[in-house]
Amino acid sequence: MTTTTALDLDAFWMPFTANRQFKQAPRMLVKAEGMHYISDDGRKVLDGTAGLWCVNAGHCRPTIVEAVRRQVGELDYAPPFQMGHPKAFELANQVARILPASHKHVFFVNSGSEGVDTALKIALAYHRVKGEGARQRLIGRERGYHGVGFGGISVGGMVNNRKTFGSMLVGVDHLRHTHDLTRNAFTKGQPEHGVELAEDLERLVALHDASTIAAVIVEPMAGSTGVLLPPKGYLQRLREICDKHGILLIFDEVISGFGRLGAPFAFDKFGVTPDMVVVAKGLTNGTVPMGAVFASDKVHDAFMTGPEGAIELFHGYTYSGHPVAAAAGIATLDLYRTERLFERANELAPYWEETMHSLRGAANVIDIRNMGLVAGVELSSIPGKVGARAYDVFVRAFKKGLLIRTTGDIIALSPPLIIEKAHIDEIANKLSEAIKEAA
Ligand code: PXG
Ligand code: PLP
Repeated sequence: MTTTTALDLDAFWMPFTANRQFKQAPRMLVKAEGMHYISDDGRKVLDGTAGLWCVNAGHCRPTIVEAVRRQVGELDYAPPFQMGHPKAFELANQVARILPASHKHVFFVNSGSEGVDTALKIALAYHRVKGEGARQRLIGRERGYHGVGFGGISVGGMVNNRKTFGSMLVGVDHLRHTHDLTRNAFTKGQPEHGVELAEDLERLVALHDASTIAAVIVEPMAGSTGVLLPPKGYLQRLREICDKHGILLIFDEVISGFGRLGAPFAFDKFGVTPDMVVVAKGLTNGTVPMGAVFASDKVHDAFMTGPEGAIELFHGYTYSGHPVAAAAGIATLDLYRTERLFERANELAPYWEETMHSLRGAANVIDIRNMGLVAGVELSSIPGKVGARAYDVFVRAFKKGLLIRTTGDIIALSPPLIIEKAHIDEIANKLSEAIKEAA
């Protein structure tokens, strides 16, 4: 077992963490297998969050481990600019097999944040190559999370991620969010109410004029801000309004992609096809950092018009299509396919739904919502101390051997898709105890 008690914790400035609080009472994970982590004090912790929404096939799967091991010993790195290596092409082809035929162009990045930046830049460049360079506005949504790059925080809608970082991108506007507990509390699946909020886009078009708007980016299901599902008809309406005005629609599927909702992607589940899709996390099962942007023929082909020797898009990363990440991605997609994990998520969804909604009535629970293998449990906040109650539940659950994720006073659950019914029961039991004790 790795010893962590003697470790100096000062040098590592931890991301999105209360560093001083954490370092007083650290929670350390040292091993993982399947549905579980092992903590440094040797306890088995059930992973209710697939790491951070990324380990969809479960931990340390031997075929992925072996593919990574083999690749790093064979071709550790290859430059991606004006050079290629087979694994990146192979992964793009594998991904294309689960994409609509019209959307099979894959641009590789290393994270969701880079994927968002990439999609926004492609959108701007697309309109410019089409002779509509005045389309420079980007539209996001309140309570959206699109990573932490300047592009992502600009279109994003979480105030803490924005307020300290200056003016960010100019020319950005936001749709209202769709979260409405007065009308939709305890909904199973998509909320009934809120389709009219898509008309916000018409309002922004009326304000700015369509000729200035490049793209709209939304998470089809908002994950980070607490599992917010789209109201029935909402995404369809956004698509219609975008089509009407020549605006590109980008879905950020960093969380909703790769089976989370019981379909390969949220766009499959909701039957609405965007012009570009951003993915990351589940693409490599979290093993090696990697993300991607999927682009439609319409978007991609617009760039393939100039002289053949001209670079079509001045954009890319040192590690775009990294061989080790690509190998991990190929092995991951292989597992998703051979173990039918997206179908499995769909098959388990009714049991998951029923079990999660059994928490209704527990102290301070003001909403439960779910789809596929994701659920949000919203707690009322302690006045003046937003987030304190859920954090208390999080710490108590971890002590009981369950890893959950919290945002504000919302608990988000998103287990690996290999979960068994007994694990689902265990999540509900431990969570309900932790909620009871925290209350
Ligand atoms: N878009 C979405 C929809 C995401 O969920 C990103 C972009 C950024 O990806 P990277 O790989 O740059 O982190 C994400 C990431 C949480 C949490 O607590 C969620 C994410 C990241 C950190 C915390 O829910 N999602
Ligand atoms: N900064 C410097 C000085 C660089 O040379 C590079 C890449 O060559 C970057 C940043 C960008 O790094 P990456 O391609 O890993 O995003």
